[in-house]
Amino acid sequence: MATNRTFTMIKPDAVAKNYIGGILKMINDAGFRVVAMKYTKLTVDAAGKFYEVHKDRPFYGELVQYMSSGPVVAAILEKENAVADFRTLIGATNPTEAAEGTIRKIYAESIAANAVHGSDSDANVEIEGNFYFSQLERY
Ligand code: 3AN
Repeated sequence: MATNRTFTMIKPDAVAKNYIGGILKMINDAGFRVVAMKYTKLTVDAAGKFYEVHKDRPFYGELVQYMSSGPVVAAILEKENAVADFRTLIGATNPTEAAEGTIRKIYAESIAANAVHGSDSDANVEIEGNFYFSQLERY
């Protein structure tokens, strides 16, 4: 069953390049409402835990280093069909394959530094949202 929330992070590459405003504008213009939001920096341990599902993939070490290299913006977003619609808005993992007009096509620099994260399932929205936010921090 599709739920109406997803979880996102604006990644260190996009934060460092001052793309927070541009990316949030695209998110709002696409009809997503912010339910929770946090500007923060992951430790290596926290990034390792967040991406634990990828621990057997060859890029895990690089991913953890990268995601703890600078601040991120974490947020929970609300919209009908949120997970699928947000994946469409951000585009393919590799920005060279991302469709025109998607966030990654416009703002991402590489497959590792790809500007934004978007949950890939309702189950992961729960896990990832709970990683950053208590129930009392959601409005
Ligand atoms: P997505 O974020 O589009 O769901 P996943 O779940 O395949 O993509 O990968 C999780 C994260 O791992 C990606 N957002 C990306 O930052 C990183 N990643 C994926 N593939 C590679 C790769 N070949 N090399 C380096 N980093 C990668």
